[in-house]
Amino acid sequence: MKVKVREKADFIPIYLPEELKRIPEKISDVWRNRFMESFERIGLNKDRIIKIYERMLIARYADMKGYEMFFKGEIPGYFHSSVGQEATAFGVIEALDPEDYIVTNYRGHAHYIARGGSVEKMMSEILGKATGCCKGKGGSMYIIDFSKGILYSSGIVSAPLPVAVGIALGVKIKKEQRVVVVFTGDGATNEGEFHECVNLSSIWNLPIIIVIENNRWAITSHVERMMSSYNPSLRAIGHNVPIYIVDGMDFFEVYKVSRKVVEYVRETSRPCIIEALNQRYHGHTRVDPAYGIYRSREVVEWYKTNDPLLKMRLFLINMGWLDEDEISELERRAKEEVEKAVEFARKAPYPELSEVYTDVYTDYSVEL
Ligand SMILES: Cc1ncc(C[n+]2csc(CCOP(=O)(O)OP(=O)(O)O)c2C)c(N)n1
Repeated sequence: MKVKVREKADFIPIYLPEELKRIPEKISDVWRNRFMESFERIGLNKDRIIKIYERMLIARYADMKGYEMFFKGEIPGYFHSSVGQEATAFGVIEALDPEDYIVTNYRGHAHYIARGGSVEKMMSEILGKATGCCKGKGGSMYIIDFSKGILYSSGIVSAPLPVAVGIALGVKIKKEQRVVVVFTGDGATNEGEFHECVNLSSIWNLPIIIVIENNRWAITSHVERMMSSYNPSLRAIGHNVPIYIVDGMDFFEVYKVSRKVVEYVRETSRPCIIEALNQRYHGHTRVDPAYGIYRSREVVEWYKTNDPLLKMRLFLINMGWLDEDEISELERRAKEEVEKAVEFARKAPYPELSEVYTDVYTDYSVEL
């Protein structure tokens, strides 16, 4: 059955990809200096921004490569692409301290790369190899790495929320200064757990940030067909939790808001919600194509005109920090790093059968 869904024009629908690729004139020195000053005020500088772009490229290529391998049948289990959603991952995670905790979900590849995760460990995990960040026992939906403060993920929609609330409660009981961030989807807010978690976070004053990645789709169901508000975060008003709705396709927007939110949550030990409006370019997983059944090709092409990497690329060129050739070199290097990681993962061994129960059950002898 074909379902016709109306896409809300919350971004200006300029369908001119070629036009967007055109390099506008570079900005003047006066404006460049003003930009620099404002970036420095929010803790960014030229080197850091270029580094972020390099990592965003790796996140994009690693995910595209994984998606391709998934369709060729090389990946056991599932693969949920985060292509299109990188600015949200990078904007939020850049605002955190290394000691802060992250709880991710089955669409967590970009979260891991944004946190400085190893591409080799990620590709190994996706292929179920012993060199993976979960020793090959999790797969693509479980890109967890304690060394990066990524403590949990789940293939169960909304399940990361109560775990994150538990972690935040632990942080509070231990009087730590950490902030806990949990990434969830728009569809996940339809689970009762969402309200329970927002309510408990509020009445217990927990240092938690719930990031709702509103990519409009829960598999094939559009947000408008599932809830009466287009912005699922508004459901938290009744729980007395502050809400920020941001353009999740723009790294700088997400980062600026996240910085404020992280500061607020750390200082007050109160929860906060960030709803990032972003787009999933690919299908949910293998069951659905990117377009053609529940959304049109035009809509998906329109999403791409707002591409977070394209915007970052134009920004770097406009600032006069990199030229087209230097950008192409960064792209080449990112692709090479991904290809090498995939080769590494392909050659790596599977976990030993004797490992089947290790890291599965808690060792209660740990100090509580
Ligand atoms: C409890 C539960 N119900 C249903 C599913 C099947 N399922 C997997 S992903 C998904 C959609 C979730 O959409 P959303 O929260 O918007 O996140 P997105 O996939 O868009 O990132 C559903 C229904 C599941 N995994 N777990």
